Parts: sequence; C-alpha cells; structure tokens
Amino acid sequence: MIIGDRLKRCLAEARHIVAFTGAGISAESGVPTFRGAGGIWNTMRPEELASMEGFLRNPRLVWEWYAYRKRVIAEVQPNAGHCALARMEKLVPDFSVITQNIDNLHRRAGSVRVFELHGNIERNYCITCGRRYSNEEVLQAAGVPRCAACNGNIRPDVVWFGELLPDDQWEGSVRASESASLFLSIGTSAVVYPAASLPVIAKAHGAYLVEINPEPTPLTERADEFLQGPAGSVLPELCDVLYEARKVLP
Ligand code: BJW
Ligand code: ZN
Repeated sequence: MIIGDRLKRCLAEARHIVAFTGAGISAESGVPTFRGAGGIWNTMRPEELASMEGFLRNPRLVWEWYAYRKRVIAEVQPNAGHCALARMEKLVPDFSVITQNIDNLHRRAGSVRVFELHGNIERNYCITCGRRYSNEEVLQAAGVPRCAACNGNIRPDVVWFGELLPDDQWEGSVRASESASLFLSIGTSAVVYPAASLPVIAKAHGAYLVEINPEPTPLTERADEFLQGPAGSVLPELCDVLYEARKVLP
C-alpha cells in the first residue's frame, strides 16, 4: 500500500482524527458482514431479523439469530485493524472511534473514546419495563428470554431499522465529525442512515476524507483518498506512518 504525501502530512498534523467503522473491520476477526460477499443479508431478510415488527411477529426466530451471534462474538478476538486504532488513539491528542458495530471489539482492543451508534450486543433490556439483563442471564433461557420483574420480552440492546439512534452517542458522533481534521471511513458499505451521513458532515466541515475498504462504496467518489484493501493490513500501515510522523514532531 502506497501512502501518499498528502495523507502522510495529514497524519502528522491532524488535531482530531475520527475513525468511523462498520462490519468490515470485524470481518477478519470472523464476524460476518451484513452486505457484500458472505454477508448475512444475502441469506436472511433484514426486516424480519432487525426490526421491532419482525421481533413482535417472531421473537423466537430473532432470538435464535441473536443468541447465535452473541456466542460467535464472545469467541472472537479483536484483529490487527482494531488494535491499530487503539494504538493510534495513544499517539494523537484527540482521537475518536465512531462505530456502527455492536460487537464491542474496539473496547476489547483498548480503544477508550468510542461512540456506539447501533448499540452493544453484550447488553439486553425488557421491552416492557426496561430492566437490564446480562448475556449470561439471557443465554440461559430456552427460547425467548422473559423479564423476571414483569414477564415482558427481553431484547438485545441494539438499534433496529426504524429506531432512533441513542441520543448521546449520535450527538457526540456529530460533534466529533464536525471537528475532525482527518476522517477515516473503514469497512462500511455506507448505505445505512443516519450513520452514513457522518463522513459527509465531516467533509463539509473541512475534514480530509479517507475510505478504507476492499470494495468501492457509494462514498468512494466523495472521498479524498480511497485505500483499497482489508482494514487488518491498511490500518497497521497507517499507524506506523502516524507513529513515525508524531515521533519527530515537537
Ligand atoms: C471490509 C473487509 C475488510 C469486508 N476490511 N472492509 C429508505 C431510504 C433511506 C433511508 C431509509 C429508507 N428506509 C428506511 C431508512 C432508514 C434506515 C436506513 O438507512 N435504511 C437503508 C438500508 C435504506 N435507517 C434506520 O432505520 C435507522 N434509524 C433511523 O433512521 O431512525 C429514524 C427513523 C425513525 C422512524 C422511522 C424511520 C426512520 C436505524 C438503522 C439501524 C441499523 N441497524 C443494523 C443492525 C444492528 C443490530 C445488529 O447488528 O444486529 O446495523 S443494520 C446493519 O447495517 C447494522 C450495521 O451497523 C449497519 C451498517 O452496515 P455496515 O457496518 O456498513 O456493514 P455492511 O455489511 O453493509 O458492509 C461491510 C463493508 O465492509 C463492505 O463495504 C465490505 O466491502 C467491507 N469489508 N471485508 C475492510 N477485511
Ligand atoms: Zn420487565
């Protein structure tokens, strides 16, 4: 991968770097993506599995899918891409990860400032009374887990289609994007809104926009640079350049 002078300068001088991530960054850990080659939605219907209507229609099916994914995610490890972002955070005064992923792999890799736009698969709550439940509690249930307090259905604390993103995470992400001098869009198909508007917001506020993905996306033509390749290879290289550049700066 050739990292050009413009991006090198940006890595050296950026005051605030934002890494905006999607399912692609976790693909090399063994977590399937939603779209594209091997994507979950190639064989399953998003509106049946990732919407409140789908959950109310068939909670058992939705829970089978989430119980399976909770087990897969608990077994996998952060990869070189997640680890590179955690290292970069230590080298830059202001560094934020904004993730659409629910797998918690950024925090497990050591990233501290993380905005989670679509929730976290390690949390669950009762749809009737809001009581919170751990994965250990819900995974013991045969079938659909029910609330010990009110017998309501418990659901994973993730954002489904048609639902609002958590206010604090969304507002923090918009503020970070508006103040970014370098914005990295990594491993996302950039088709799910409102998350997909963040790179556009960042660019409109003056950020240098870099996309990292093995395949082009609808964002590619708006990006200042497209680094074509897997996050697990590209991000460690960017991190090395950042390290060298910051080492020689006062
Ligand atoms: C690699 C790689 C490697 C592979 N390295 N890269 C019509 C038009 C416009 C908008 C809408 C519409 N109808 C409805 C909407 C709104 C809707 C939306 O945007 N839909 C579009 C799909 C059309 N959005 C919403 O509903 C959102 N809420 C909202 O808008 O609220 C307001 C509202 C309220 C009431 C009514 C209507 C609106 C909520 C969106 C929630 C998304 N939830 C999910 C599931 C989360 C829980 C779970 O995981 O189970 O979030 S869907 C799924 O998509 C998940 C992801 O976070 C999200 C984005 O996917 P992502 O991360 O980009 O992954 P992929 O798989 O798409 O792409 C992977 C990429 O990686 C690919 O590009 C690969 O090439 C690449 N890759 N290997 C780097 N090694
Ligand atoms: Zn309850």
